[in-house]
Amino acid sequence: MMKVRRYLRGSGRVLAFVFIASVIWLLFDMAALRLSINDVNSQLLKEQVIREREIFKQQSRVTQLMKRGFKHPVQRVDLAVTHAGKGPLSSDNKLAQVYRQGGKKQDQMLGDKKINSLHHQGDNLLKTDPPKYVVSEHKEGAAIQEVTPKQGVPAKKKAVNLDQNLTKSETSRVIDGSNKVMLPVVVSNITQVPPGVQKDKHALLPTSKKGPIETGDVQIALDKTDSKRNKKVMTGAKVSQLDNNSTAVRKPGVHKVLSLDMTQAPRDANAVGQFGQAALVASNEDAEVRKRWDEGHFNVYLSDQIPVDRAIPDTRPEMCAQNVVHDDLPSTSVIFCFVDEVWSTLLRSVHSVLNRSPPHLLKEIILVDDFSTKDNLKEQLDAYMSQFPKVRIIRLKERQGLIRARLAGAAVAKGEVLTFLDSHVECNVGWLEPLLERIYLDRKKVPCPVIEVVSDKDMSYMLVDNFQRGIFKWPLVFGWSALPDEYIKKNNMTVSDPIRCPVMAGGLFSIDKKYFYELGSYDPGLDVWGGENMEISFKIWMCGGEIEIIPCSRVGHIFRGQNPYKFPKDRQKTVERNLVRVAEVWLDEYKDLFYGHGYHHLLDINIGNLTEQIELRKRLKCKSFKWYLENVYPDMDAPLVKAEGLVFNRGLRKCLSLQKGFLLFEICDLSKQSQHFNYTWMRHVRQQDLCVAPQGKGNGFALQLCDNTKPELRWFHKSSNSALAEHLIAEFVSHHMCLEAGPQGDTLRLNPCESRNTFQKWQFTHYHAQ
Ligand code: UD2
Ligand code: MN
Repeated sequence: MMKVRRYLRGSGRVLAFVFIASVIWLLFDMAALRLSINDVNSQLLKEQVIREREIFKQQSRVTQLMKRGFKHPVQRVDLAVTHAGKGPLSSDNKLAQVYRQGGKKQDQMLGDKKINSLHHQGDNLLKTDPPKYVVSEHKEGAAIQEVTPKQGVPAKKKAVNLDQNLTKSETSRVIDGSNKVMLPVVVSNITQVPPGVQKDKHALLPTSKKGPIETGDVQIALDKTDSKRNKKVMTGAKVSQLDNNSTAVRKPGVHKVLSLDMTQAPRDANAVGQFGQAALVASNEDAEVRKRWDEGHFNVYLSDQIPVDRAIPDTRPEMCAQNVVHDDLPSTSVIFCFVDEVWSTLLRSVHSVLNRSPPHLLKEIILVDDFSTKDNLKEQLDAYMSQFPKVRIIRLKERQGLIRARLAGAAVAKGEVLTFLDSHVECNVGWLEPLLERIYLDRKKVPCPVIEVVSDKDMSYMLVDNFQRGIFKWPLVFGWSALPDEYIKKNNMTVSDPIRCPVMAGGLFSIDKKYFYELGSYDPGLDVWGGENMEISFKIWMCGGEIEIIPCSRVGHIFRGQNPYKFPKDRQKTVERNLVRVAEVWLDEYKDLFYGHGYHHLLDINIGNLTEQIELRKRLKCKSFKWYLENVYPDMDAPLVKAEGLVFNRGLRKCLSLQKGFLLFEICDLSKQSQHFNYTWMRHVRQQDLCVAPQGKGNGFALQLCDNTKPELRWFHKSSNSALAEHLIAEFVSHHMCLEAGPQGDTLRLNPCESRNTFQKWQFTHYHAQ
């Protein structure tokens, strides 16, 4: 018995010893882990004291409210309202007034928006006469949201967001002035400013500070691109969760993304627009708001009262703050080009970069002044920026336009990566590293942040819907479009996965500097503004690169209804010319679709010399536009002809045939090539090189060699739902003349159009576009 007791006592001691030893070992292990984490971080952050903040984020698990078309809803992040000025103001309708007035009348503004929303690059391009356009559908409304008050922030009020409920027209039509024939023009749903909706979602404001970066669920960004990638179209690279979190942190060479934000504890928590809140202007200041609106085409008066280093809510999807990135990311030069930018927004742009970028990754900020005329952008700006050693200012001696201004900035940049930003943005927490990480993984990736919306009226910071990508519609109109649900499911995408993007918006992206030059940078022949985003997008994809939107990187941008600066030449002509350069160099046979969507008049304008650009494309062995459409943007509808097949005459019940240079009628027979014609985007009725042409004199017709620049070869057909839809109407003749078959089938001539005359009605076998 004693033996047993002694034995138990003895082994109890051993057990206690083993237990204590393992506790000590565990403690050491945890301490070591903690140290190694701190090591990584302190190493990286020695340039400054980190103030890490943890913001309760509202997640962007957004249901897609607007499933149709290219809607890109914005949501107000936080609807608290602060006052600018001292006038009596608190009610919602005062805010409504701000929205309404904002320097112009509401109707006028909505009108502007309508126009603007139709075209990003080419907005206003269709505004001329002819062609004219009419927006066929337009809704507007107001949405109201309640916000729960939070500690430490001004009391919340209801905010009315009048502008965010604009939905855009589904289709618009052009009426050709001369012939009054309706031509469809694709302008559908394309938006520059993502049209928005109010959601019952609020991003909460920061309530507490947190210490150094914590371990927790750590994710590592893995590029899941594999051998299948080339077959898989538009697949977002995936971010996967590691099984063992601590291993991920310990893994040498990576660290959790730095959520640096010097504005975490703002100087004045109650300042106007602080935390990205909507700000109000007192009613007695409306006149001032209006007066100053045109300085920037947004609420300049209000912007000037908001701190240049205001805090904004961290709108990243939750998992973003847990991602890890490599320690040795490349450094970047941030390039802001500006012409007559508003002082406060320019400063806010610069401060947002300085305050929210890891200093060791920010090589410099280059401000390229594109020959501004405002006084305060000269010595005053020099003096202000002299306090920031990283900021350099370059002054162009004459107005170059944003494309050549960016090139001037790039030419002097010292960073390994170029990051271009518009000069009225606010970079959000953690915006930079996720961009640089993508380039680190593959230097041919061109990452873009999610572009969020800083309201042009109340300057509030609004987040946009998830899973949006940049696309274009004919005639090269930029727009946003949501990834289809099936695609998201099929690829198991989460809200933080990179989104492969057929076209970038243009203003905000990072690119490896060497790669930028390998690609031939921008076409320097592009003038002032517009089209360069199409050019660089096609170039990147077709010459071996990729464009991605990175949901963990977010930057707010003020979308303006109009350009606030002057164009040296006509704005519309400038953009049109740029687009034609892009179409001629990159679109191959698909350029017909560009011209065919309302731009026939651009076929013979002077666009300057393209030899270098064409040579460059050859030298880089870039792929075809067909490849781009099939592999990058397969959901784009791009039929090379509008209609094809047999050309059946309803009255005669026979088909047109071309034999030995003569046109005649035959019994329809699909197997006969002589009966196959195309109705092209150039509006030609065409078989190989020969076009059926109305003859200048008399009422005959002729076969002529096709020539895109000759309007006299064009026919309107199916261009409207009018009674003449099935007719072939000679385009160049001033009064309506239609192609008519003789009742015996032996003649073909032009006669005045008669809606009921079946001998004037023609039907192609297949119609690909209306
Ligand atoms: C969008 C892009 C913009 C550009 C443009 C098409 C975004 C957020 N913005 O229009 O970057 O791609 O489409 O070309 O994607 N600027 C000059 N010189 C000029 C004209 C403009 O320096 O002659 C500056 C201007 O001050 C601004 C930037 O270029 O910082 C872009 O101009 P914008 O803001 O008027 O263009 P935006 O946002 O309407
Ligand atoms: Mn802009």
